[in-house]
Amino acid sequence: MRNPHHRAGRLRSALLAAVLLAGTALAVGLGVGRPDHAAAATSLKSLADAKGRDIGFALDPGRLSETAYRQIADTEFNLVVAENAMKWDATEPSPGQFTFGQGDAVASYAAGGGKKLYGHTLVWHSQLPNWVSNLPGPDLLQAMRSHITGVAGHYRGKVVAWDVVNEAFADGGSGGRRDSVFQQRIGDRWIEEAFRAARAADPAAKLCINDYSTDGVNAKSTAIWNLVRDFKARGVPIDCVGLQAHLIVGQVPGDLQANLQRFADLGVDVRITELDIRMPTPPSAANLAAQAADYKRVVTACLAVSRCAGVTTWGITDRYSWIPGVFPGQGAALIWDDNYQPKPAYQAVKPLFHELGR
Ligand code: G2I
Repeated sequence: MRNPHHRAGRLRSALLAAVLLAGTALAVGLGVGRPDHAAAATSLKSLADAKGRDIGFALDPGRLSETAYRQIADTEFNLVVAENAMKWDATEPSPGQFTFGQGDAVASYAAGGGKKLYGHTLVWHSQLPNWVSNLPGPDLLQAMRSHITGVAGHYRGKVVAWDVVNEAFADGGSGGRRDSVFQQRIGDRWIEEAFRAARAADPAAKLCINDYSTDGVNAKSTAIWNLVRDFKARGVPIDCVGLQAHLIVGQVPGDLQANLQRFADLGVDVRITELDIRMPTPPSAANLAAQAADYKRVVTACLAVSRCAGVTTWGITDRYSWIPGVFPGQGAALIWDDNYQPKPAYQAVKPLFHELGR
């Protein structure tokens, strides 16, 4: 015999479907003729603008020809960072030969859309051309200075802030420096040399140190905190600290806000620079819900700290991300899915810019 509750349930479902359908039809109807206006009025960008915070994304300029990518980029973000286009291998592939084609495409996209441009990155051990890696110490210091002068000088006045030095600290609990060519051949002073050169090249740009696995209070983030304190005490130019926040679902450090605040208390700005929150693929509904809660935690932590300039996600869509190549079987880390549909994380983040803030 059939359970009468099933029939009542079916009726309720049918009614719900009818209501949802009507609502969708209304929404589509309202959107016709002014979709950009309707989207822009409630975009992350408009909400973040109103709060004086940055909502950024890492741009691959090669994707701008894709309509959905372009539309989200245009509408949802007020800050742009080059995912790869301003790195050393892209900007100075041979000694003294600067190539700014891709970087300029990012800069002109930002300028054209009235978005801030964030510079990434002047000195990093990765994506470093071989000619640099092969230089002896004194030549390496000279090459580093001249690279900074060339690149930061080229974008002088266009970039709001630079990741001057990226990922200079070691993984694990040592609290020491990464054993990079810069560290090996120039010694500890390479970081301050880089910051001094960057200040000279673009005095108006904020100068940041950026790293990963530094989102909570731990040996690595404390090493950076000590460096910032030392720089401030000695008058070495430094203005900001970037926490990359390449996170794993369910593992947002509980002390993220306290960590942001302890850097802010040193007198520097902070920002979340490369946010993504990965999970096994294909994503489960439970993980997507957990990811939404995690994104909410990260954005809430930033908004609770008045010196947190904003949050940048490391891309737009799960369709394009560095993660599956580096962590096979992982991904789905961004807030639009493979088909450019906003995920639960997008819906979770959006109201925060409305409700919270300074
Ligand atoms: O690894 C994730 C990020 C960690 N923090 C610093 C960021 O700069 C870094 O970004 C990634 C880019 O998202 C990738 O797109 O940096 C990778 C390189 O370490 C980038 O990957 C490279 C590939 O390794 C190259 O094979 C490729 O030619 O992207 C290049 C350009 O598409």
